[in-house]
Amino acid sequence: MKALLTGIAGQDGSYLAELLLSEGYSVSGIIRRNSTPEHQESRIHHLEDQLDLHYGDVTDLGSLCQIIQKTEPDLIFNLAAQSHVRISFDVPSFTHNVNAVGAFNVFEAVRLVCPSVRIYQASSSEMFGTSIDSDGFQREKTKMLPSSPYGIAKLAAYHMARTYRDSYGLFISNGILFNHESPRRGSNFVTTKVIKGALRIKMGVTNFLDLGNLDSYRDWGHSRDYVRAMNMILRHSTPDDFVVATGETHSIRELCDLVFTSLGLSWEEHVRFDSRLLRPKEVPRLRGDSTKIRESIGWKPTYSFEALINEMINFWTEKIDKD
Ligand code: NAP
Ligand code: G4F
Repeated sequence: MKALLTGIAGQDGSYLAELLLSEGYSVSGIIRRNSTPEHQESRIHHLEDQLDLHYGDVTDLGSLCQIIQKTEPDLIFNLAAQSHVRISFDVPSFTHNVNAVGAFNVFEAVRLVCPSVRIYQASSSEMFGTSIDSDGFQREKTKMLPSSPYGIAKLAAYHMARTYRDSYGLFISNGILFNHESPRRGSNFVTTKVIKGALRIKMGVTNFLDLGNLDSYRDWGHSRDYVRAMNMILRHSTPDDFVVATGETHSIRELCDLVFTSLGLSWEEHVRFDSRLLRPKEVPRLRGDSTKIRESIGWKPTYSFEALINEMINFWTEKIDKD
């Protein structure tokens, strides 16, 4: 089996590439041109001689058609995105172009070049925005009311995936993934920011960590568990849409408490509120009901919230010691 990953150098792309290689897949990936390639490829450096990498861009339909023709994949995982919600308010058109039009291009390239390929589309719980069912959960049937340019672009791609599935019979599945983190999570997402900030305070480099909204809640899982779900979704007999989540939710305050307490610190003494870090509009509460994927495919998460955060703290402690 051959798999092609857009966004292979990102958090999920790197774990998914490891998983697919371990299962005997040939793995190809699309990377963008970058002026410092050693930084860009840091998450997949250890896999370099096992991967078949191609320069391309999801906003460039021609490059996608060429790469698909060359690599002849059985599966395509479309993970490429401008994935930062707050930054999507700074660059809304760019975000739409990559996250929505980029996905349309992937679907269209498959329709034109190799319509039997199975496609995974990286949809997001951010598509729910402010909408919550009366029991406090979001699930596949929950109304989608996105609150950011990122969420709107992801929702456009989600609907286009469903439309290509229904109109042309393509095998396209949406994974509606809730937040997932790991030691490879970018430093400007809140989990890594809090962990690295607390470690700098512990080392005496600084005394404060500035954060925005402390009152939002997120359903945080581990990227390793979630890329396993992506693979299972594409191996399922029929294309469909699935929520992938832990079902637990924690506030940013609880995250700070767990991280600072683990390091023997009190978060209230060190965390400062900075209104400049607030978003124009916030998604206040995310908590996913993943009953559908658990019952129909047999996926479930293996990491608890505490185990995830501990693994990230240990990773950054060792890295800072080494550096
Ligand atoms: P990530 O670490 O930001 O990785 C995104 C990857 O996409 C990066 O390798 C990036 O390359 C690449 N990319 C960006 N623009 C591109 C373009 N125009 N053409 C080709 N590649 C491009 O994100 P992630 O956490 O792995 O997430 C993977 C996917 O799942 C994303 O689509 C994200 O929106 C979605 N998602 C993530 C979560 C989560 O909590 N992590 C939850 C739901 C959905 P550069 O490194 O060159 O920028
Ligand atoms: O870590 P975050 O930036 O993740 P966010 O916005 O929930 O988005 C992530 O999850 C989505 C799935 O729901 C993905 F689709 C998306 O690609 C991305 O992976 O922020 C989490 C929460 C927010 O409520 C934010 O307002 O943390 C709050 N927060 C408070 N202070 C902060 C900060 N977030 C960041 N990034 N930086 C802060 O200083």
